[in-house]
Amino acid sequence: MVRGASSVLLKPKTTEEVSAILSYCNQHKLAVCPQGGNTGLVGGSVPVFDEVIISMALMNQVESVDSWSGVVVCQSGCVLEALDQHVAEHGLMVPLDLGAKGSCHIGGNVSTNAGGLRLLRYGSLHGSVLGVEAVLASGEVIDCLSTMKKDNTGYDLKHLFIGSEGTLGIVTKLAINCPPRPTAVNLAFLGLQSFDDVLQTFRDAKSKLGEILSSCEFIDRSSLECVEENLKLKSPIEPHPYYMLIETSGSNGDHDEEKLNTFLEYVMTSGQVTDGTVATEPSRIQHIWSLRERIAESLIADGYTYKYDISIPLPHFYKMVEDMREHLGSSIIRCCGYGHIGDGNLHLNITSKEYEKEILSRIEPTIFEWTARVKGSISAEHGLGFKKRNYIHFSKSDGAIGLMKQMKKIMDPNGILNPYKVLPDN
Ligand code: FAD
Ligand code: 2HG
Ligand code: ZN
Repeated sequence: MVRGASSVLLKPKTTEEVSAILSYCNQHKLAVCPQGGNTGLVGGSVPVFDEVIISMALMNQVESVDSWSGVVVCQSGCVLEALDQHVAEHGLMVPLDLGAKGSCHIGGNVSTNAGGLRLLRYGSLHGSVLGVEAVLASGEVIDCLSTMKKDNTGYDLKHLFIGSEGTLGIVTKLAINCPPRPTAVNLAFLGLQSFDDVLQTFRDAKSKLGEILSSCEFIDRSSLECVEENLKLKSPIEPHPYYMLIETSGSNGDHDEEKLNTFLEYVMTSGQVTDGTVATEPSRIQHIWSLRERIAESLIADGYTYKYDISIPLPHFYKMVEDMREHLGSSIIRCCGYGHIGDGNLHLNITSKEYEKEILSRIEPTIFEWTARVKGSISAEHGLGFKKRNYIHFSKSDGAIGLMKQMKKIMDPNGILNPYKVLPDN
């Protein structure tokens, strides 16, 4: 979808090296493109022209883990899965998990404010990240690397770097609050007949599972068919129009199992859920998760994917997929919806054999207008990057966009940091 033409890629190992690179680039007005694991879905980590790529891959050291407070301090190039395994040795977990965990960097996650599969339980990175060290375009190092849970000493500047996609500074180090690693995990895979049943089941999961509910994900029939057909993965239950994954995590297996069974009995007796299975062993849990986590990968085999990552109030959540499907008719292969329903985050994906301008013009801006009408967000968790930046006005006011531009001017006056990303052309 995106391709640059850079001839220089630099791999710093230390904050001082990042500082020296940026200071040089700023003096010579050379544009740079920060790159983490390069798994982003909006073209933010790919140069547009010949920007100098600054890869964070060698900044992968964990500096400390405080097992009393649960705070880990690390460089931003740590791969998410490796960092999670590191803190697991201290009985902790990184409060973020996503399908790209084997490649994405924690610095990339923070720079995109990634949401993922457990935001419902652990909240956004704006809450879990306690401190950030970042280098400004000038090369100046900004040390906001607090490891304290409470620190109200003035403006909380770390938030400027969370979700700004490398346009305000390069994140070099992070302090993250890690919760205890759960010792009991259950995963239910449920089949449902209507979207109203999905909503009711989510509400029941929240009230009946309470504090042990750790994930609530949604898959429609078309998305599941895609992983089955294109990746040959097998569903554990018969075909249904809608599916849900409901995960519980806690510290007492018997207690969690009892609660989950009461919940399942309730939703099955009431007829909201018509089939389901529960996995407790790690290999079955992993198989069921792969049905959800690998949908994005399975779509690629259809040909070209038009990708949308949208926040929508729950009553409108699936209507958007239905409307889009009807609107596009037979010109496409697939229009499917899945995502983090527990967070009101829909991943709407449309595929066709090849990229067709005509199809794109039927999808955009209709899809963004639809989203704005119900007061949703045109980018729930992936960011704006290169691909979505010119649609920002569907989700942000002119005043807010104006202030973003002023902040960019203050922090990067020469505009060298990730140009053509996040901020709109006009
Ligand atoms: P990159 O793609 O390399 O970069 C992303 C942006 O951050 C770019 O703008 C880049 O310039 C900037 N950047 C990277 N590192 C730094 C740094 N150190 N300092 C400053 N700027 C930096 N996203 C979700 O939110 N939730 C999901 O559930 C999810 N699942 C995914 C599943 C799959 C299979 C795939 C392929 C992607 C998924 N994503 C998801 C999208 C993507 O993985 C996330 O956006 C991730 O956080 C990007 O991390 P990265 O290290 O790959 O960053
Ligand atoms: C997911 O939740 C990712 O699987 C990717 O955010 C979503 O590719 C997508 O549409
Ligand atoms: Zn997602």
